[in-house]
Amino acid sequence: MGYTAATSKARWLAFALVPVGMLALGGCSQEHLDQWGRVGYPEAITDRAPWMGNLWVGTWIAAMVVGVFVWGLMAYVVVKFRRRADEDKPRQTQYNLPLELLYTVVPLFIISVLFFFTVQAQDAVQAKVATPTHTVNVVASKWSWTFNYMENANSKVSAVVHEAGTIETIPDLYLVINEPVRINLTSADVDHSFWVPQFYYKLDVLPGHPNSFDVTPTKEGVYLGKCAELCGTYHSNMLFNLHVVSQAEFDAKMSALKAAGQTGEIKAPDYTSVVTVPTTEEAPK
Ligand SMILES: [Cu+2]
Repeated sequence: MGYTAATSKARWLAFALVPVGMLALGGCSQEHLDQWGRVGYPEAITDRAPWMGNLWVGTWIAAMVVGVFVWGLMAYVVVKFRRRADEDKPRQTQYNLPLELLYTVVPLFIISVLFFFTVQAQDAVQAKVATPTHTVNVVASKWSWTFNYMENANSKVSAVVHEAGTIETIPDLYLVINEPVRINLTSADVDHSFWVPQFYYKLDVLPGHPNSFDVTPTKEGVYLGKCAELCGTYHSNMLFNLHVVSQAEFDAKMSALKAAGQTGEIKAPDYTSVVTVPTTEEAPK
């Protein structure tokens, strides 16, 4: 079958309709449109997350500006300098010093701008508050989480209470809306990673190397938390439910843990005093 102008037009039309079709198949609910606006990210639920969200969307905008410019240049040269019937090959140009300087300087400029905004967002996300209202000491272990709520100063609870999950029972983590909390992370065995996708943030949980971060949840709801570091056979079971709740609901949950006898802190082993690095002489042959 011959290739006619009509089939060419039909192909271009089909090509142009692909994104429209994808949008239609995806459904155009408000939720979907919002997610497109966040370039795939879920809804942000903390005071820190917008820093990461803006960096993510801003990086995509910068990439698209560069992309559209480069695609435009490519299309221009493909059309303008295409081989014509009367010439063997187009004029070849090489070693153009100004041009080579330009395409060294421009990427350096782009990377410098991205670097500046990355450091700015990182500093804001990792900033510590002077006095967090709550402290939760989290212990990760193969393959679940233990949450210790350091609520001694909370007059409604006046105790440290804990909840420990198992592979079969996913534990709950309760945080109070609009109150800064410090999350201290320790591991009882191997490397894990604490992740709530709606935080736009995750942090490694390492044996012998305590990590911590501060955050203020800003939206009530129940969200799925995960371990984001492949930590063994049942890594995929290492989930928790994050509940962002009112102060009253939080106090009720803490009191329930206390009434159930789940008081005191469950700690990970102190690996800093256990782990020793073998010297060359001691290392097995
Ligand atoms: Cu894990």
